[in-house]
Amino acid sequence: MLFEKCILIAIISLLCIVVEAQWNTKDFMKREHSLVKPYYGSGLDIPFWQFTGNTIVTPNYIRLVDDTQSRSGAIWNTLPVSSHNWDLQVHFKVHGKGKDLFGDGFAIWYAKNHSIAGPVFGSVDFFQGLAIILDTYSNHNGPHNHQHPYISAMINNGSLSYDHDRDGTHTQLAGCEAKFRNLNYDTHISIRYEKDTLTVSTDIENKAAWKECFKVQGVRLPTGYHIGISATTGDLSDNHDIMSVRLFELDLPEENEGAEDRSHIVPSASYFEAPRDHVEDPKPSNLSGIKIFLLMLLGSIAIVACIVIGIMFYQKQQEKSRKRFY
Ligand SMILES: *[C@@H]1O[C@H](CO)[C@@H](O)[C@H](O)[C@H]1NC(C)=O
Ligand SMILES: *[C@@H]1O[C@H](CO)[C@@H](O)[C@H](O)[C@H]1NC(C)=O
Ligand SMILES: [Ca+2]
Repeated sequence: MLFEKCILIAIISLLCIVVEAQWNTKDFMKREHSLVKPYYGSGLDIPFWQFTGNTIVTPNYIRLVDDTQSRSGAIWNTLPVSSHNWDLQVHFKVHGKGKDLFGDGFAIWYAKNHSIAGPVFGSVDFFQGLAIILDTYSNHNGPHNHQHPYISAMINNGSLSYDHDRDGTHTQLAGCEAKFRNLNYDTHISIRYEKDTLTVSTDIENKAAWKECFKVQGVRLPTGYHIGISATTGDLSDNHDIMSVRLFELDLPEENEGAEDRSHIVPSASYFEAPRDHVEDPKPSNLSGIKIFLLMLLGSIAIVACIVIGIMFYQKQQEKSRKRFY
């Protein structure tokens, strides 16, 4: 039937757009700061990565903690990052038996010290650097101003403590709700630090496109810190799995000439963004203008045709039913 064909065309046009809206992989991936399958090359060590606590490595994922109470685990990149600007992309999966009760979540770090266990999602408190916290359990007893799971950012120069009782809300730069748990498709997060702007985006809706969670300007981070990911379970539990970690260097060679030496600055954030609605902001795709135009044209034609045929179909039906009545 024509009507169904129309819908098919519209769906195919949409699929074309979705498939083309992939990540920008032109940026340079730093192999020594990344962790991708197969995790073990040859030998028993993974170069530049350290595993602590209850972390286990399987051929397909790295499980920081399993769905058991009172676990703690972490992975740390032992080589300090020298790039000023970077994009850290993590493919993760948080899942477990719990329907309503589960926890606690995990944290992605860019920190001075590495491989030290502690109370902040398996890593040390009073840290120096950046923490992106993917908190699945709400410890907050009072009325909530957001739902969990919740993603937030914290910058610390070693003087601040992460307060679990308030889910870190009084030290966070920004945050957003993100339903990333128990999904049967891939879930990703991107932490982009470029020109003192921190942008956190997620790909958790099976769209293969980034959606902005928050963006904060005026964030100053030194070079030479370490990437890490840690997780804990307490009374509540979940499996916290990492499939891959990819660090893309965003530095342009010409910009690095005479750039500020960032190796000794203290982490700081000058600007706290006002709360606002988080609207869909898909990552720019690699589609050329003409291709977008053609796809949109095709899509519009399909939609218009569908509407016209739908109306004709509806009118025919109306006529039929009228005939039946009179
Ligand atoms: C970081 O490491 C240094 C040297 O090992 C140590 O003195 C310091 O206490 C550590 N800081 C934290 C927050 O653990
Ligand atoms: C560290 O951060 C605290 C709180 O944001 C601030 O009061 C303090 O001045 C900072 N210290 C340094 C050395 O930047
Ligand atoms: Ca919490």
